[in-house]
Amino acid sequence: LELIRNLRQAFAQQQLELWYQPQVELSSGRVVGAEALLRWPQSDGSFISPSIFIPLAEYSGLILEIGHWVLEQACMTMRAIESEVSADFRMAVNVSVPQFRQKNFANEILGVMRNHQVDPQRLEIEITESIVMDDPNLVVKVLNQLKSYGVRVAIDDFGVGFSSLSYVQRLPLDKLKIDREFVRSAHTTSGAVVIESIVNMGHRLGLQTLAEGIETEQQAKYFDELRVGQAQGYLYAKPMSLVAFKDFIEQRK
Ligand code: G
Ligand code: G
Ligand code: MN
Ligand code: NA
Repeated sequence: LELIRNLRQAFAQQQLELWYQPQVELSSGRVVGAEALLRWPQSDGSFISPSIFIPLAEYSGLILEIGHWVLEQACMTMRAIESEVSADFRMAVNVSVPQFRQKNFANEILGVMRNHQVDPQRLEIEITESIVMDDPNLVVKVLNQLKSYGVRVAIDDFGVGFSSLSYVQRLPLDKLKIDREFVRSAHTTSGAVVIESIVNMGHRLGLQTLAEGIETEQQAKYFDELRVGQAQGYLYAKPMSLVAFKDFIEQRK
């Protein structure tokens, strides 16, 4: 509870930061997007991980304000780099269950994008299984609404949950993000079987695929040969601050 109080204060004092991790096209190495990732810097230079404070933000309701702020920051960044990136470049933003439960979530997203004059085609939202499980009918409705505006939908951490297979065909998805736990097991026989099944399913459902947590050239080669379209991971770049990200984009131009 003390941590929640600290989080609320940090947010109010604008201490939260939005960092960016590039996403590349595996076949060419071209930068085709970035995932926006929250960071909570501490006075000693360390960071509290979002996997700790996001659940607190969700529990306390603060995630609604934080989520709105994230969208705004992501839009401002998109505007700032627009002239430096390719036409198909997208900014990926993670969203939480409580955000989806808001009656007007799709309109909120659209409103933010309109205010910042960012084309909805520039946005991708990353949803997780917890969002789908919460209220599948509502989720389908909201996703269809967002998609009609051109926003793309990626399913994050795919394959980790127990019910992934039951919803993947029901949801209007565009992209499947293969969780880095699977990527890590790619060198084992059973790991490869699971990965290749996921990739095959993605292809046959007409979804884009992205491998998360790519750290080695070998992994990149493996996924490229499987015709996985995109990758994200330390091999290309770690998540970085806005300033560093702008430099990165500038140099890659
Ligand atoms: O960056 P890192 O790997 O530490 O992120 C840990 C988790 O926190 C990831 O699962 C990521 O999806 C989540 N996360 C990061 N930023 C955000 C955000 O802005 N909103 C939500 N809902 N989750 C986020
Ligand atoms: O759950 P989600 O996929 O949104 O989380 C993304 C998180 O994964 C980021 O917080 C980022 O720090 C982390 N990450 C990104 N690339 C790599 C990688 O190559 N290796 C490892 N170990 N973690 C990564
Ligand atoms: Mn994510
Ligand atoms: Na993930």
